[in-house]
Amino acid sequence: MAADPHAAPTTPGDSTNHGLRVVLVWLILSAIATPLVAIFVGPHIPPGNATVQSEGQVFDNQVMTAFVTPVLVLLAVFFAYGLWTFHVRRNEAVLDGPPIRNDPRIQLLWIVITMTMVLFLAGFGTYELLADGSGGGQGPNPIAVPSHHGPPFQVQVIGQQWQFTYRYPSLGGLESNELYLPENSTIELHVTSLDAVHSFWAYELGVKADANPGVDNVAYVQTHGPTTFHVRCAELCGLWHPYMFNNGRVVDSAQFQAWAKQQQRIFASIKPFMDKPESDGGAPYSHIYLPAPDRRAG
Ligand SMILES: [Cu+2]
Repeated sequence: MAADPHAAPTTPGDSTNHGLRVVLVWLILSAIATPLVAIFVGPHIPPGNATVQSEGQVFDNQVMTAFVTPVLVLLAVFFAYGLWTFHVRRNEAVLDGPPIRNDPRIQLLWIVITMTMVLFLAGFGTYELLADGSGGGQGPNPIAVPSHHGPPFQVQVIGQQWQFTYRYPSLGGLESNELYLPENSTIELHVTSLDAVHSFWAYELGVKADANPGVDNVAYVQTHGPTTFHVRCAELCGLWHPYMFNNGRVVDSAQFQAWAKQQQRIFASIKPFMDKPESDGGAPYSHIYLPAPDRRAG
């Protein structure tokens, strides 16, 4: 009689259904672990709840972590069960089971399960990417525009070796090295670079967008209440790349106006210089911002 290729590698006469045991333990542990992970671990996964986009990312991380929990539990149960049941005792011969080859049931199960999981994640990820822009850079013509009331507040983010400058078209082209944003607003970030490829990463805001020279990379973020956040360059851009960071703040409307006034006073001394053509002693970089972000207003 031909040996059953699915027989467990145990002594002859052992009728224990190891597969069924593993599946039962797996189902029970998964049913316990998955909701625990979703409820207690998921909400604490970065980047936090500072914006609509970061909240969306926390939710995505929550779903994906819950989704992989049964997979992880299966590996752990399989491994633990194998170690516990099939370990070789002292003075015992090492018995190995027959190899499993060309089993159509296993092949089909493997293909169906993995394909379903991957397709689900692809669909879920695509849907989530289109929801509110998801905080990623979408190039000059974004397709995932968040729903908002009225025109968004525009800020141009200009990367250069090795700092970020923030330009506010609605404040007379005010430039600052501090990123201040008004609370409860839809912000339209236009990310670009003057030299190398940088990446604007405002971690707590859930925003990350490449800063490429000559490219207007648009990213959206919808702020909630006042908070502070960090900005880092997330693309190796030269010698001082690790020092290319600063802090930003989301503030209430009154604080934002006060900050804008103060910055405009500082900016006033530089502005005439920036408005001048380069041939006339103007700042050379003022001519290569691409394109003027206020063109998209409205
Ligand atoms: Cu950089």
